[in-house]
Amino acid sequence: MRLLHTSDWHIGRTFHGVDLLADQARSLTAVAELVAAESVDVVLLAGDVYDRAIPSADAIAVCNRGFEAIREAGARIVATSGNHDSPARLGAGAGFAAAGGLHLCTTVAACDRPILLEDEHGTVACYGIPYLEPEITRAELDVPQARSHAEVLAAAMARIRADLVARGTPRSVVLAHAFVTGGEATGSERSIAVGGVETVPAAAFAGIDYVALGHLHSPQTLTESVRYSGSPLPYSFGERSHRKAVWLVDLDASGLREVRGRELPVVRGLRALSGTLDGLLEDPALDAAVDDYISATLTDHTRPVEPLRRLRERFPHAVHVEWVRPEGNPELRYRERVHGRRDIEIATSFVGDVRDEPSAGEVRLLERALAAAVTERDAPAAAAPEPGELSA
Ligand SMILES: [Mn+2]
Repeated sequence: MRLLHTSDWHIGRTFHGVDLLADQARSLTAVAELVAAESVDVVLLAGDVYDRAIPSADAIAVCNRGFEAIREAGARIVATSGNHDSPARLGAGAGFAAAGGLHLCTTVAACDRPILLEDEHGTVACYGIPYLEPEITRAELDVPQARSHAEVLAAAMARIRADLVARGTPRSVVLAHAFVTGGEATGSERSIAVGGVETVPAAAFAGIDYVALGHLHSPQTLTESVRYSGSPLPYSFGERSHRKAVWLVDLDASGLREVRGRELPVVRGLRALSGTLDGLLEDPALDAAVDDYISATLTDHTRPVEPLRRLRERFPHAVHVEWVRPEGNPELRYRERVHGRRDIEIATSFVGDVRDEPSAGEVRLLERALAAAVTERDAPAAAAPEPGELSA
């Protein structure tokens, strides 16, 4: 039996305000093509299907087209809810969907009821554990004292082991959405820390043939059989050096036989650029970057006007720009910078810092405004009420 492990689709996520649905649709098409090319039997989707509890109609359409493409490519799907999903909404219609090969595991009470997958060697029991928020799930899991992710996940795994023993099924797969000790976050995951305890030991899954993890966004191997697939697309500039991937997992009669990584196509590259605005707009070496998402750090002496609009004339997918004054000293605290300086010096340097050097006319205007403020401060407060009048 061949499984494909993916997670953290985050359908509907935006990237610095830019809609990613078209990119996400392309990455799901790539997953479906891989399913067909590799004759995958079952796709495991370990949570964070959507980016939010109430996804947009367009996000739902993209996700359903992805599910359908995978189904048409020949695989069933086992999906769980992650910390971004609404279990109830994602799981709506799960009974009917299961009849068509889409198994939506979103209820805690059913975490020990496996989807039974058959191959020539017999049955594989596949358990989908939805994301377990300790506060919300400890009563249902009958561990009212539990405060940590490790405790509620251990309770779910105890139920799964009891079911495996009762069933006498030798081969098993578990999907879970958790932060397992030793995993590395990329920065685009939402924290699930409760009271500082969010990690779960990999040993919690001992004895399971393959554990498909979700939550962390880069592919990683914790043990041969406990892995994160990561997200199919990068969701932060910190992930620009990552190559997104899925795991192809082969099970034989005795359990796990082989796991192979398969890279997913780069739908649109990510690039962090640094330089003056004119430099970035003219540098011929950046021709290769014009289709990428761009985060630019501008080093111009004065703050450029409308830098993002101008960058987009060459880089239509520029999404983030910041200006770092090259000679600025970020170590210097503001109080020290203004100490001993006249009001007009502080005001003109402030305008220079946030925009550009003020013109002579603007300096005169600032001088008049400061002079007027001083006059107002020193004049008798004719219009202000006397202290005694306030109670009237
Ligand atoms: Mn996620």
